[in-house]
Formats: sequence, C-alpha cells, structure tokens
Amino acid sequence: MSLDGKRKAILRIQSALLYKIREFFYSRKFYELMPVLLSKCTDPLMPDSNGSIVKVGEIEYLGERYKLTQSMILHKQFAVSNGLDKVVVFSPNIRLERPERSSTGRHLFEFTQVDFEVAHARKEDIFRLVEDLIKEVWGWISRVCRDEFGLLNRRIRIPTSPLKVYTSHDLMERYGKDWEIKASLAEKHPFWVLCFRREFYDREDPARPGHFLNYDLIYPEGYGEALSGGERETDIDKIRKRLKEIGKEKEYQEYLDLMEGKLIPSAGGGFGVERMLRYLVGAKHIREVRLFPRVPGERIIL
Ligand code: ASN
Repeated sequence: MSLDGKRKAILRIQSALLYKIREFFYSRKFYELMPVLLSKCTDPLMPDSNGSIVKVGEIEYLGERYKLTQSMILHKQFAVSNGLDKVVVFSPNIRLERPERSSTGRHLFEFTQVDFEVAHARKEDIFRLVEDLIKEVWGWISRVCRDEFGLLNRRIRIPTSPLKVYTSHDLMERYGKDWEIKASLAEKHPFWVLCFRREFYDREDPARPGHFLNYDLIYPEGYGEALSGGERETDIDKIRKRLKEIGKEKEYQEYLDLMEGKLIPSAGGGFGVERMLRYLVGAKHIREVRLFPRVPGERIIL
C-alpha cells in the first residue's frame, strides 16, 4: 500500500504547519520545553473527564504509579513560576476517550497539543498572540502550499484581527446546550468564546464570582473547538477548595505542596495540531490527517 496524492499533500501541509508554528514562537522568544508523558499527576480535565474519557491512563514503574499526560498545564505553571516568562511545548496528550467520540470527527485518544503559557498575561494578550499566529502561519502556508491546497480543492480564509468574541452564556441562550457545532456552522472565521465553569486552575473573575476568565477558540464551518485556555488561579486555597469539591485534593497533594506560595499570574492555552490541520485541509474526519490515527474505540497495531 502506498499513500495517495491527497494523503501526501496533507502531510506536506502538516510539515509546513509544524515548521511555521515553531518559528512563530521562537521569534517571539518563547522557551520551547520538551514534552513530558509521565507524571505523578496530570490535568484532570474537569468537569469534562468523567463524561468523555474512559479513565486516565496510568503505568506502574518501580512501585510508583504515573499518569499519562492529559495536558501539560501543571508543568507550564511550574515553568512560568520558576522564571521562564513564556513557554511552549509540542505536547503529545493521551485522553482515553469513550468510543462514541469517534463520530464527532475531531477526537483522537492520542494527539499533539501546542501548549503555551505567558507570565503575567491577561486573556486579551493571548487573543492577540493567537490571532497573530493564525494570520502569519496560515498566510504563509497558503502561499507555500498552494499546489497542495489546489489538489485538495481547499482555500484557506485568513481572518482579520480582532476575531469576534461571545460568551458561553450568549451561545447557550441562542443555540441551546449543544451550541458548539451550531455556532461554528454559523460563522466564517474562528471566534472566541468566554467563560466556562471548568478546570481547577482557571481564574474566577474577582469582579463577578461564578464567572471565569477562560476561553475557547472555535473554528467555523462546523469544525468546532480549536483551543482552550485561560487566565490562571493563583490562590492556592481556592485551588484546594475546588479540588476538594471534585474529590481530588489527595491526588494533588504533592503538587499543591510543591506550588504553595509560588504560583504567579499567567495565561495561556493549547491547540491541537491535528484539529488545525483538519480545518486547514477541510478533512471530514480527523483520522484523515494522521498517518497513525488513534480513533476512539478503534484497535491499533501501529
Ligand atoms: N492546554 C489547556 C490550557 O492551557 C488545557 C487543556 O488542554 N485542557 O488551558
């Protein structure tokens, strides 16, 4: 079996995409960290995790149990709190999604996230950074990969900045609980969505308790979520309280001890490489953009 022209064109675009994203962060003086796959604790992905994943992956090694990385948020916060003002990592994530997730066309149980964090940044700083990345990287790719996009019959639309901003409450009111794809279908360019009750590390708006200074970026045309991120909570008592609420205080005890009194304000986010590629090439299912796809529910050999 050899790969057809379309598969090769997609891999060519992927190569250009990875190259240019890395250059983008390098030129803005980010420190690139090496990915980490095993830690004592990882992003719990709450409140989503119980709903969407079968379990958190674990291995046993020399009498210790280690979690497989679901995201490197805890490492990013450690890094910025220890003097690395801007960090980025091309981070493989293992999220053992339920088999039903294969039908979304955008879930893999192993994928790569470009995960970045900026010390003392606010959400608006991150919006401008990501919008610059989109304009620069997509603009460049559409030029250097003109032939490949021609073969795939796809033209990338380069948005202008600032992108539209909604709140999750607006969208829920307009489209109901399953707003993500409906809102995505209604837009021509990526857009921001603010305020989710989500991870323990997201910062609550001090002016509006119960509201959160976090965000998602959503692709248009029904492609759905591109990125999630937020400003970070630095109040360790609030973090403890939230972990207690989800019954996980004990699991994160060593992490909390390590970070006690050290957390500094920061903001960041992470976007999946495969999802960006899927949107850029216009693939129906994310499996089409990986040579070794990990589709929920499917057995793998290689
Ligand atoms: N990378 C995301 C963030 O920075 C976290 C995630 O992937 N769940 O907030």
